[in-house]
Amino acid sequence: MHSLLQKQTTALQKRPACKIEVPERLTVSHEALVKNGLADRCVSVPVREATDADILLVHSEEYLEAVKKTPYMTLEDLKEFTQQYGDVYFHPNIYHCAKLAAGAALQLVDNVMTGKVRNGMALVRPPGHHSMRSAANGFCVFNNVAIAARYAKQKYGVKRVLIVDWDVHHGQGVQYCFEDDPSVLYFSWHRYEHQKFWPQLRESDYDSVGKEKGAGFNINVPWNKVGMTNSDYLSVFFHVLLPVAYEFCPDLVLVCAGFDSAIGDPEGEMCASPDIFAHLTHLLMNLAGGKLCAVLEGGYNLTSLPQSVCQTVQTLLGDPAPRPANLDGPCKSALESLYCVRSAHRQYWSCLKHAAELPTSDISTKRIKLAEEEEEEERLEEAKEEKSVEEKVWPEPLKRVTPPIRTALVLPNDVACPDGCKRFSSSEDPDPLIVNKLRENFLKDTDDSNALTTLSSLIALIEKMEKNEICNGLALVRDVSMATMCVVQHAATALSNRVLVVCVGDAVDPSRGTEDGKTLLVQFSNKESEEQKCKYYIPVCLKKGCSDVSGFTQAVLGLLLPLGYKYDPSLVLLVRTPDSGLCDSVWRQLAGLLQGLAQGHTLVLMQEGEKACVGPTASSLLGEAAPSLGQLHAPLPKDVEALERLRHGLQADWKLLQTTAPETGGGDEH
Ligand code: Q7Y
Ligand code: ZN
Repeated sequence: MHSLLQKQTTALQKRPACKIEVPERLTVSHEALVKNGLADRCVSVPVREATDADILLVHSEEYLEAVKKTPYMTLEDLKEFTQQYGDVYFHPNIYHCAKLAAGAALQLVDNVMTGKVRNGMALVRPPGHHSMRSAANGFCVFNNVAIAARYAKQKYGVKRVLIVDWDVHHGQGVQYCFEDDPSVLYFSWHRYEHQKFWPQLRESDYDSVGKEKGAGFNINVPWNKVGMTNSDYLSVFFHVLLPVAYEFCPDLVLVCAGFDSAIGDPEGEMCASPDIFAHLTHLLMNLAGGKLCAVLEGGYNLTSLPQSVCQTVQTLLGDPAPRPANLDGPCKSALESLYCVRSAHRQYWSCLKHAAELPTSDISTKRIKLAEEEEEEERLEEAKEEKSVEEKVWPEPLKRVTPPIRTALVLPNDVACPDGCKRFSSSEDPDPLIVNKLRENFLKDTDDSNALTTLSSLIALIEKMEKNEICNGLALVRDVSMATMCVVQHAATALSNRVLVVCVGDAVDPSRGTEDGKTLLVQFSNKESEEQKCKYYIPVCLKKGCSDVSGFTQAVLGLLLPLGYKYDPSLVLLVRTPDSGLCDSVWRQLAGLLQGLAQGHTLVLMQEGEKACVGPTASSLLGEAAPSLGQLHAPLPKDVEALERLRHGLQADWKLLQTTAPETGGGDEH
């Protein structure tokens, strides 16, 4: 179902050699995929050379003709040719490799757009995102991803393309290509250090938002410090990229998948762990109906690169992501960037309308001020710097073991079990202690033996999830409220681990919640509820309940996900009441997104009558992409206000909710 492209690892260059953009990058990545049993699970798509017509979608004829001559040049001529560009190395074979790299990206687009594969990754070199219409740059010859975007638009009539550039460098070539084009949304984060880091461009800063019709469709997140962590990356996803991406509603997602943003990379000097790429990938996989093509860009540490590639590919294959660990919250510098980006874009995106405004006069002065501070610090840190060159070490990501059963269903006998799922009922007699407790607490005034069977099945199911024998599950129950209470109570008393309870509609009486943090209850409804003091009960009140798609989506991306990631549960309980008003596609998005948590251990509870929803919900649990929500309109101002208030009130307790760096404190230094 998935594709993997790889070829052209022919040993290249002796000189004028690039020391880091080396053929081994591909061989070690591929070997790691084989070693982890991932290569076998992928479909290998043959590469082809990009044609002149393909390349001319982005590059000028003069440039193409010039590059075409390089295989016949003497080394002397090559050297001279190279020198007109910045930081790029031409070898007699690079024109061929570059054609294969771009062609591989196009083959991937073809296979994804025609539905032959769901998604995929192209392992290619040279990278592409720095190359411009008429110039090679930063190891890049042809702009693989930019060509792929134009190609998809032209050949498949794709209306909107999202390009996510998580490489640690700014893909200025991609920015220039689509600057005035509202049909291609380009997002890039990059090491910037107030313009001191390569390629040192003024236009890599957050205030380059696109031009003319394309204003708002170029999003730059400058990192002004090195050492950014998982928390910093996720915060930007939650509070900038995802809300905007959902509002934009792409038909295709392309990823400039550079892994020089991972720990250990000599160029990036960031501290994000390889498994963060599982989450970044997962969070994008429910956009565009799952049509996602990742194309390798940078990544020069031959240990963290293959680890990161494996995390990405394994996620594309549908395996649940590992638990996100150590999410302390974003650092001060990241919050500064976040704040600036959000305010620069608030006029273009309704999801950011409420972002704090940065007085326009402040923007440039702030930059200068920060740059000066930075210089001061740098002087102080100069001595330390030599030490920081020492090799980073980090634990190898654990092998991701996928349970033999993906989705188990507890269903009344008259409801059919969808393909790919397994009907579940507890085979053993339930533990009498548990039964008694259930009787006592929940079944006092019923003698419903069906209810008892269902509840004990639920508990058995949770236990199998805890043991990682089953990944996730779905149950139709007579009384969703009672079943929820039952699971929550069982979790709080019998499980040692944390449970995130997400209620869509009022299913749960908050007084049953815990204050010790064993459960975190987030409840969406339209009922104004008294301010809740407890850190672990969070009522989210939306005016139209869950029926306003924009408001609800914003609440999920900007509130629920950051809470969930920070909380790091071992189980997610997702509950929906019959009157929730939530439409099917949003529900499926929610179920899909929440699987990034708890290693994908989600238990969904729905009321017996909702038989029609079993199929769609199960498909989300099986890892199929949810359908797109359509371009989102502005949420109700009242809801936006309420969400903002909630976020502000909670951000001291839940650091991933932060979007601004208060003048003093807030956000930790690295
Ligand atoms: C490009 C890259 C693409 C001073 C040193 C500058 C430039 C490195 C370019 C990196 N001339 N080094 O990694 S993803
Ligand atoms: Zn890079």
